[in-house]
Amino acid sequence: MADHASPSQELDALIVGAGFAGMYQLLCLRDRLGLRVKTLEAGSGVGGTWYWNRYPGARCDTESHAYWYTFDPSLMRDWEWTERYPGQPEIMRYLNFVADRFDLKRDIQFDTRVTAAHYDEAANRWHVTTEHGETYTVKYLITAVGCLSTANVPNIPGLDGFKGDWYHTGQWPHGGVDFTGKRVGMIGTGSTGIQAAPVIAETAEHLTVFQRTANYSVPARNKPLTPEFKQYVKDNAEEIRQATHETLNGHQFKIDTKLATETSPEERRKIYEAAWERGGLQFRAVFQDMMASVEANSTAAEFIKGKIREIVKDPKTAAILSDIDHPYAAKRPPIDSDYFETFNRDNVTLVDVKAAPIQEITPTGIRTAEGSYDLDIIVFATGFDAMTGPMLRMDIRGRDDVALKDVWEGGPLNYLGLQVAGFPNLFTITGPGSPSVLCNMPVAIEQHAEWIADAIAHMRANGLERIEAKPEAMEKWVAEVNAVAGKTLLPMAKHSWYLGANIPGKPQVFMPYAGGMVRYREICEDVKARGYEGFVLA
Ligand code: N01
Repeated sequence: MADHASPSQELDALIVGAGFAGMYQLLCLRDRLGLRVKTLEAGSGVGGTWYWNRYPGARCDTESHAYWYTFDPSLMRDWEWTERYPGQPEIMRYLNFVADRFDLKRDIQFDTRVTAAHYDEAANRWHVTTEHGETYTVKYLITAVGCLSTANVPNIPGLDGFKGDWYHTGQWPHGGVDFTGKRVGMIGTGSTGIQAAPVIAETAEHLTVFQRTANYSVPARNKPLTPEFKQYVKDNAEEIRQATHETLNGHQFKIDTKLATETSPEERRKIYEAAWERGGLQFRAVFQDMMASVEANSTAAEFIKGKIREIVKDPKTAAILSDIDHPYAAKRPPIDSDYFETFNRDNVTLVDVKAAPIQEITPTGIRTAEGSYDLDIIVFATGFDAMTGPMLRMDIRGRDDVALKDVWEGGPLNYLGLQVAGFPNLFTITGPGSPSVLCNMPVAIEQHAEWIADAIAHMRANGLERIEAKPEAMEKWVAEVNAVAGKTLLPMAKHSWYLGANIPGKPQVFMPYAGGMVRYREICEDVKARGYEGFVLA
């Protein structure tokens, strides 16, 4: 047990993290339930993932009119997005606008990283410790720590001796990085690398992209929003909100009922061409069977590979970029602004580090099995210890001092993604076992924050002190999470962070719930209607 030295604050609830999730949870618990509640946030401002991910080109992949809070109609009327996909600075302005409007910052303590949370059974309280040694004693603990907030810097020999500068995209310097006149190496071609490369290439003397696994990408077709569209959003905010509650992934677009396998090649081509021109994540929504049938998926995959070969002029580079080993969208599908076009620039080189792996970082650059590359700056667009990482970097201990890291040794176990047996009154927002990263995040976040607030309200109304997932409910739920993933093509991407496969030694388990947001919401509502079935309330 940590030494819980005074001064210690006692509260009804403590929230960890002040991104989209932590901010809304604070509002729910403080303003609707009247709890004594505080949020602790490691960053110096609100924003969570968006606070840290300010790399060049950082932009949301969800269209702006579906990427916001929808709990208050007047909030939707009073905010106006400027682009089809909001950039990181605009999202930060939005989140600060919300925080100020609801006066949230007075109950958020910034620059405060939570290091430990230990449950005291006799008192039925959580003792929470911060890196500065402050302690909090609280009845309810809610983690709103995000899914992609633990940066993964791969353990490549030699990094310590690198004479240039290096950065991880998820811990980007707030003052920005000047690439002018610099030879830049970027490792990683996930959504982040695909967004960053075109922007870095604009100012760097030279950009070398180190690609291990080739990736699909579809044009975002980002653009400023017209006054007419902005008015449309204002006039139809409630309908748009409703649509995001009725679609599988919480987006505003529906998945078409047509089957790729029952559509002629000519018709399919036309549909894919139109989707390519429209741009965005809805490319994957043009056929119902795209994520369920290898045959259907391969029609989309081949179309995109063909586009890559059309766009990229150098045939060798095009071949490396289009040599993709997994079904389309089995990994989180990126969307881009001129990613493949970037490889036609004279100052951009692609290096295939699957064929010739990176061997070491030298004082002057990167050495692969085939050659050395002199660099002034290395950018790690190498992703995150996703979903479980943000939880496990805190020392969380439940009943009998059992550590969460031990319970999750073989992969995350929980019930509905909301609670772990043995960890009473601890709730997790959009962690593993919930749709989270497979859904438009604000939609998943609002559902979780409201469900948690309802559960706490129910307990207060009924004089209950403790809510805890039953072990058997947890086991059943984990089996369900695995079963629904198994009905999709998602587990076929073997290097995916959805599976934890990007972190050496991490158990490989499909972590998010792939049954869709609509189904998940129904299950959670049903559980609530049955008096919180699967939970022990005491
Ligand atoms: O991370 P990733 P990301 N040597 O894990 C490579 C969200 N997001 O930051 O595939 C060489 O997807 C790795 O290669 P491989 C979104 O959910 C959202 O790009 O493991 N390469 C891969 O290419 C996304 O999915 C938005 O072989 C190494 C890359 O690094 C998630 O964040 C924007 C390596 C990592 O890709 C994560 O995306 C951006 C090594 N040792 C991101 N280690 C918006 O919507 C790793 N790689 C705004």
